[in-house]
Parts: sequence; C-alpha cells; structure tokens
Amino acid sequence: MSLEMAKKIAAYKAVDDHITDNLVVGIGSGSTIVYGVQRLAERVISENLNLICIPTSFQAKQLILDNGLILGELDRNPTIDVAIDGADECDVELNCIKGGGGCLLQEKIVASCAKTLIIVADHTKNSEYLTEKYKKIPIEVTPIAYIPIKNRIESLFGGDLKLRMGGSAKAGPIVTDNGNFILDWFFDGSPTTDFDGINREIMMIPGVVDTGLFIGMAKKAYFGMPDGSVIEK
Ligand code: ABF
Repeated sequence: MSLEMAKKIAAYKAVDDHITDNLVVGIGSGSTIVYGVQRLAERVISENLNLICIPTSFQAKQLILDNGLILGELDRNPTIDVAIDGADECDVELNCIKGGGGCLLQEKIVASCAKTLIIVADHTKNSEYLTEKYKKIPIEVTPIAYIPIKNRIESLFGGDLKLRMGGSAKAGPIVTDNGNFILDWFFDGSPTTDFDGINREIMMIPGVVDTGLFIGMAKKAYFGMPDGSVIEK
C-alpha cells in the first residue's frame, strides 16, 4: 500500500470514529489532514452534518473553503470539540513533534482549545520516543531573537539549530503565517529524554513563540499501515 493510501485510511477512520453532528472541528495542516477533510465533506453531504471548522494555517483555511465546509474562527468558537491534525512523529505516550510544515503555533493554539486532539498519520510517524526517527524539533521564534535563542538552546541542551530557509538558493528564511522565523533544532534524544521539562525551559526563553513539542496534548493517534490496516494508540 502506498504512503498516501496509508494516510487516507488513517484519516478516514479517525473522522468516522470521532465526528458526529453539531461539532466545532479543528482542522490541522499537512498532507494527511487533506484526506480527513475530504471525508468530512463526504459525510456533511451524505449525513447533512452541521460542522464548523477552525483552521490551523492558511493552508487549512483554503482546504476548508475548497471542500465547501463552514469556516469558523476562534473569536466565535473558542471551544473546539475535536481537533484532527497530522504529526511529524508520535511516541508511545502520544507526545508529538509537529511543525515540519511551519504551522506549529496555530496548531498548538487550536489543539489547546480542543477537548480532544486526534493525530492522523502514516506508519512512518509512529515511534517509540521523540527524535527516534524525526531528528529536528521546529521552534517558532521572533525574527530579531533567532541568534540568541539558537545560542541559548545549544548551550543548554546541545544539538544544532538551523534557521529554516526557503526552497530556492536565493530565498531567505521561511516566514510563518504569524510573521515569525522557524529554527529547526537537530537533536538526538533517547527514550529517557525529558522533553516535557526541555519544552518548558525553551518556552521561557524570551523571543521563543512556541515549539513543535506537543507534550501530553493528543488523546489518540491513528496510523495507516502498509498492509492496509489502521493501528490506534
Ligand atoms: C502538520 O502535519 C504538522 O505539524 C506536521 O509537520 C505535518 C505532518 O505532515 P503530513 O501529514 O504531511 O505527514 O500538522
């Protein structure tokens, strides 16, 4: 089974397990959630569901509009019933690394407003511990502070932080939907690394807007497997 199909079966199962009528739904970013939104649109039509969808990025907003779903916003819907989002890596305790697509801040805000956060991914995201497979932790920072933040984290925890640049050679740094930079922290953890403590310390550094460490936030994860099955944890 292709990786795309693995993403699709995970997303479809999560939507079918958690979406009912009259819900406010957080819509994540990335490629797996595209299938989740497709399934939401199918069910809105077939079951005449009333859903309000809250985006986690410009991409998510376009996905909601392109699929004919009702676009909501946190101003009107500060409490979200269920958020469905992708991840770059998910460990045995459902802690995640997110932000590979640079949308981590709004993803974390939406996740924090949700009663339930559901992760949907293909099997390559399923790990024993964070950084087992996905070696970089995105950190969104205020542009003026990226060097002092880089220096501080490297001296506190080691590893190497790199400013995320645009696609072409001449491109400058990536600028997020919120006007910030992303530092990718290349860090090798272990099963015993205290990512919760590390996250709290990094969040205290002036200029750090947020991190891609989603610790203790997800309630359930669905992984599409190569054999066509979906494992849940
Ligand atoms: C988003 O989903 C990001 O946090 C993460 O980088 C991405 C994973 O992308 P994909 O679903 O394409 O694997 O939520």
